[in-house]
Amino acid sequence: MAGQIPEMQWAQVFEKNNGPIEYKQIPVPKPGPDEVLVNIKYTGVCHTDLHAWKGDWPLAEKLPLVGGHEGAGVVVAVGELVNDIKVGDHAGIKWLNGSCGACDFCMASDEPLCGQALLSGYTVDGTFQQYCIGKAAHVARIPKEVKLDAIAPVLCAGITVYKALKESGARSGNTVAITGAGGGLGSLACQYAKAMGFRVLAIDGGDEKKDMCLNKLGAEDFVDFTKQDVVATVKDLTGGLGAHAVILLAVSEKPFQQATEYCRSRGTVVCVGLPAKARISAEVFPTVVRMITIKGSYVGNRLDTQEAIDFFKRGLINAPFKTAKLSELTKIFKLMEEGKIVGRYVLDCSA
Ligand code: 8ID
Ligand code: ZN
Ligand code: ZN
Repeated sequence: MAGQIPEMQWAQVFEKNNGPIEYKQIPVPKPGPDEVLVNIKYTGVCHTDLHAWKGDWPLAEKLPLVGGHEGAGVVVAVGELVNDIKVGDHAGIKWLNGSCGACDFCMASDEPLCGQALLSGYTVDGTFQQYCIGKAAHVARIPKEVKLDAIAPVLCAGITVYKALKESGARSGNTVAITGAGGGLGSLACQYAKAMGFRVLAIDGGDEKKDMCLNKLGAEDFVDFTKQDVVATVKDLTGGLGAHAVILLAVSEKPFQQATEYCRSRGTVVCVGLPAKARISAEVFPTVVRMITIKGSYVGNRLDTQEAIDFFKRGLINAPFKTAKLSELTKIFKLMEEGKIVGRYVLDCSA
């Protein structure tokens, strides 16, 4: 099998933030003793990849960089210490590429909080290439019956929203407002929320996103933030009380200033979207006397990963996605910047 691995491969590389993204041939990396090499068949494009290219977060990244962290493919080589995943297995490269395994957080399976975590497409090269390295302990195990194009978005968007929905503490029958419901994370959040037994109230803008949320993703209501008063409408739709949980996925600041106003008393606002330089704010008095919880949620651990994949394998998650070629990344970034992507784009990495 090793003989079939080429020396060179196609990749999308940028040298500096906001600089040109070059589609070019680079060497295929070699896995270290505790790593695997995955031949990426499909990779999702997450808004995080756009943040990485812009460099708009207060977190240092590797440069030059191959972005991408929703890569689904086939294991083609394993390091000498790897014995629980083998050549030919299907695997996913996700945002959390590796972690130290020894800090307090790693010991408690809270590895996203590890201070030495390796981040795919950010601090190590990611999935916008045909062959990508992942630490064997962290690559997602993908069952063979699952389609690699459709599972790709689950590897970041799916895991992240599934974790956020768990963090919200909502119970079956509760109303969950999903702000940014028409985007990549949002479309999967609607599906996971429905599968988890919640009533989905989707918030985003435009008729195409409205149609997808109501007719394809199982949302019961849609509030258009470009046309409607979000706070008043959510309250109207929830008997005046607000949503039991609000999952904030939008890449803009306003929802982070507004969400407590349409969250029910004793409800939880879960912050997931990461708009650059944005602040969360809420009036103290109502937050206190209505006992609102405001919290952050960041990707998921290895068990969250396998649970999110299991929902998918059972046929419960069917979010629409569009496919383009790896060579078309720049075009997809432009559409994403303009807010024009309905759901997720998945790139076909065959040259
Ligand atoms: O672990 C994490 N916390 C995590 C994991 C993965 C991604 C966080 N993220 C972050 C990304 O970095 C990004 O900041 O989540 C955010 C959303 O990522 P995405 O879903 O990949 O982005 P998108 O596909 O562009 O969707 C964003 C949606 O937000 C809507 C847009 O219309 C779009 O559909 N939106 C915006 I911008 N402003 C809105 C508003 N005021 C809004 N929806 C409702 N109200
Ligand atoms: Zn992501
Ligand atoms: Zn650690």
